[in-house]
Amino acid sequence: VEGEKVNTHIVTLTRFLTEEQVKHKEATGDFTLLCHALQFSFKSIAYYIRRATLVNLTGLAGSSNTTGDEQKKLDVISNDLFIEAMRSSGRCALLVSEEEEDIIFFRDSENARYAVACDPIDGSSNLDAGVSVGTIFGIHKLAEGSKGTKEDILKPGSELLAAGFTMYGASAQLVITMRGGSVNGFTLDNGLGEFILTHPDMRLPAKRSIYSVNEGNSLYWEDNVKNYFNSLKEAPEGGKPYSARYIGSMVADAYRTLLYGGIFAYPADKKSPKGKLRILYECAPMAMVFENAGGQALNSKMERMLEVVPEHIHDKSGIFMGSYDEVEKLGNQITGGA
Ligand code: AHM
Ligand code: MG
Repeated sequence: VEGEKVNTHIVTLTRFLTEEQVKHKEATGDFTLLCHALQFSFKSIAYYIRRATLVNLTGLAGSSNTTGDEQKKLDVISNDLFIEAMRSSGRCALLVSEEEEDIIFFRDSENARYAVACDPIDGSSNLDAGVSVGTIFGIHKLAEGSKGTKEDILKPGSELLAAGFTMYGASAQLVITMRGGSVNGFTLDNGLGEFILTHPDMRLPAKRSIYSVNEGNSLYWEDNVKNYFNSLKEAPEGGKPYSARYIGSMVADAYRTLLYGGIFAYPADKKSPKGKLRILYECAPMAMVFENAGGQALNSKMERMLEVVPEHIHDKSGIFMGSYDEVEKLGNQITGGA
């Protein structure tokens, strides 16, 4: 482009995945292929969301999902796109989706070694208003010799091989992390049709005075949770109280928290004693991202979120996640230590 400085040193997600694969001598390339299928589903979901109002895709599809929420057309489309991407990759043995009551087994994918959990469109109550939504995913490896059973996915987040999310905002932002690795953020360049590495090695600030929670639920909160959030609104000597930021789209609230720091919470409460957010495809993948970025994630019992083992695929949990020091402070306050 004339007069414009063009950056030719671009790391695309494709290149990044290839370079990661080379680092692992034992790698067969299967995981990379699975990631390419994921990448394609994110691109197509991003594309349909962008066109949604244009082609009148918004509105109800006339069916409801397993947890009783109203399902929008885009939920259905995104779910179908995701399932088809996983099936056609040939690398996914089974899939848990928020929109599907049961596990989907891809028995034709004979040599598939991965189990995937996903929420194809999280935060869908925001869709019609054009507010950011996202796709959350977690990838487990099948047990040695397994052809794919529910035990291959009913595992704690600490065993996840990789996890992340894509936020469909002003641009699509993909955040991915592998076990024991760092967190990397990519931005979809619509012109190139490629995710570009824009946020290498993301680290959350250790603290920040921002809290993100649906305060409308405070009537149902346990007293210690109420006290904690109330304490954030008191200004320390010479300081300022915390700011509140709540989008109501976990991916968007999580993405902001990753960049700016602070704490995001959806506590279990008297109305929803098990919490609202689902362990396999909401809490655990996010907890992995937050821990690998230097933060923390706990459930409502102040246990490490990544160690929670779900009994059923759609099990829920309370969650508190964010900057290391903020979660530390919360833990101390809730357990009465400080
Ligand atoms: P969904 O998967 O049905 O979209 O629900 C999950 C969403 C999260 O994105 C968000 O954090 C939360 O629900 C918001 O819930 P609420 O409207 O109760 O504050
Ligand atoms: Mg959802």
